[in-house]
Amino acid sequence: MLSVGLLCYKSSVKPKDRLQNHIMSSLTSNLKSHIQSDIKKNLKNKLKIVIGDKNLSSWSMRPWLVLKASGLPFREEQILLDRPSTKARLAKVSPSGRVPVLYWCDVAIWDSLAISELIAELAPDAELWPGDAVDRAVARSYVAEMHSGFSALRDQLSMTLSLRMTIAHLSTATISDIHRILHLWREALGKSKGPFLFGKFGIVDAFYAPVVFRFLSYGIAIKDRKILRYMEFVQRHPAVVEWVNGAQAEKPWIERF
Ligand SMILES: N[C@@H](CCC(=O)N[C@@H](CS)C(=O)NCC(=O)O)C(=O)O
Repeated sequence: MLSVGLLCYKSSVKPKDRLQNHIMSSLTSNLKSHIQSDIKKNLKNKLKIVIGDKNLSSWSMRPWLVLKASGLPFREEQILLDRPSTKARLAKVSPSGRVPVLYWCDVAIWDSLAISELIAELAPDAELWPGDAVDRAVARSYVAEMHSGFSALRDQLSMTLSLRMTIAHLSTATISDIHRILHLWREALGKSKGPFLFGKFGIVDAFYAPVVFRFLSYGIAIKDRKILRYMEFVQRHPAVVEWVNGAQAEKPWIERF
């Protein structure tokens, strides 16, 4: 069910919204679902995500996967990175000069985590966070650690989705990041029993999905069968498949080198 309070993007509930909420609460469930499906249709005009290259932009991939998994209709616009026009184009649409940016009507939300949180609020039925409060706090810790950490892994194994190679040398810091991620995955899968980190595909999986492709791209040898199975599930998730297809349709990334 869509949150009717989020019909309007302003933070304070305006009188019109209060009236809408009152009307909605007094409707029969049939009529409510009719109105909600109408709201959903209109969302396509209200929700737009601006992303970078699907091959390269791991920060864009994360909230894009969350949006897809939410089932909310949205539009997307792409600004290719590392081109002569990139900085100027980014400056026009993004308050931080970076992608991703989500537009909710004409309000920009310019960070992958802030975008994911909004999507979770707009689509509570998609259960993008675990239902249990303690699990949800742990899931948020996973996401926060990815959002602010793993810089060695990000630098040395930068995401290039279509790349397949074997890396000759991994720095000690990168090895330590890899071990930490494998430990986190093992812990979560041990508790949830899979198929995803907290059971159902959610924001945590979207945030770690680029890592799956970094491991594949650079031939990082994973032996743990449960982790290999998890990586398979991530690759087979329909949202991930759609993103990868988009990446493959992009101009060959190799041209950039
Ligand atoms: N903390 C931001 C990071 C966003 C970010 O660094 N995006 C990169 C692309 S993956 C970017 O826009 N770089 C600007 C450029 O390449 O010119 C987020 O979570 O969304």
